[in-house]
Amino acid sequence: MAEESTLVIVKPDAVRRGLIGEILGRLERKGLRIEGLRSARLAKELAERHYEEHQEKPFFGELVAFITDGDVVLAKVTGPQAISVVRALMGPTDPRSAPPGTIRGDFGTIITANLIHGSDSPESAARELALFFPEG
Ligand code: 3AN
Repeated sequence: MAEESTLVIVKPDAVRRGLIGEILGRLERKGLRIEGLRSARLAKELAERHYEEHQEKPFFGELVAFITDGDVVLAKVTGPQAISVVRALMGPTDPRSAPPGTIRGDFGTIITANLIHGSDSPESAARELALFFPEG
């Protein structure tokens, strides 16, 4: 099974609500490894680069304002098919339609405040890990 690494961001809503351990614990209990971990307050410019694919979307301003509004936890998460495994644990983007048992389904109700980011493809993972863990 292919080993992959992916970028996870525990978003400011989850940090504020004391859900860092719950969220990272779910990834670890699944069998994924946390290979890099740090807390940060994202600068606006870095957040804009991270979300550059959404630049033209109507919610871009709100998204950047939200992710820079408090501390986040950045994690490099590794394991067999880590990208799709993390996406499955996260659940769909809108927490209202995310099934129970997923992170968003269990803890969220608001699309912007959806607790966790996980890279959506190998290309995104490589780009995002280079942005937040440039040391490798
Ligand atoms: P995901 O995080 O599930 O990969 P994306 O990449 O489509 O979702 O969207 C990135 C982030 O933008 C989401 N995590 C969410 O916070 C926000 N977002 C997506 N769609 C909307 C929307 N329609 N309204 C407000 N925010 C949105």
